[in-house]
Amino acid sequence: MIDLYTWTTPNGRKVSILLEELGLPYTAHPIDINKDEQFTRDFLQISPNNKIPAIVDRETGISLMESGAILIYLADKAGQLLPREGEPRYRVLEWLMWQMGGLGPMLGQAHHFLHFNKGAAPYAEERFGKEAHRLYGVLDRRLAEHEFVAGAYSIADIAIWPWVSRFAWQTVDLNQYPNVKRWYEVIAHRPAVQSGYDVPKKTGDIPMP
Ligand SMILES: N[C@@H](CCC(=O)N[C@@H](CS)C(=O)NCC(=O)O)C(=O)O
Repeated sequence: MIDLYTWTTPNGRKVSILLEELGLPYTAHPIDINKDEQFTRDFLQISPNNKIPAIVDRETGISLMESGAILIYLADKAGQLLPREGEPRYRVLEWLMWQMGGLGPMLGQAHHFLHFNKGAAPYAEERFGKEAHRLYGVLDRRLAEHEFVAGAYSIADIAIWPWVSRFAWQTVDLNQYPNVKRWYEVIAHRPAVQSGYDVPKKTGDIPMP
């Protein structure tokens, strides 16, 4: 049994989608980041950086923060969606790191300046808007030659997809990126993605282009 501490955000949804894909039993504990619940003393014990998501695996006693580390841990535990060795494993990790170090942080800033605080900082809007489009271009070129980012469907796709689901906040038109659009729609129709998207609560339907 896994305890998942999460909220209705891209980083949180990565983990609930993976747990649904793997069919691992879990309990979702909502941490409402709009009410600063991530700063409570109890949550700090599990997530020293005060951010969701975090997990506790009651079977092993291991607790983990950082969604990338959590995805690797759970995929290895189940022996699915992350090849065990060789180039296929490193290809998945390569694109997972691309999401963790590039796509997530840049799109997070795009949400901040283009969606929540439009007009407050024109330079930041231009910088993160441009960077969002550059990254969508990278993803589109990759998906022109591969069905999924690292070949077969993997934790790399699961890490990237919830960020792309906020394309409207990023002022990105998915019709400009036809390979991303094709990939996005295929993943959006997976039953595990639809269930995981609604954890810890339903906020609305999955946005479709
Ligand atoms: N690198 C971290 C980022 C986690 C993160 O930024 N979580 C956000 C929600 S998506 C959060 O908890 N924000 C609350 C805050 O910044 O106080 C990960 O991938 O797990």
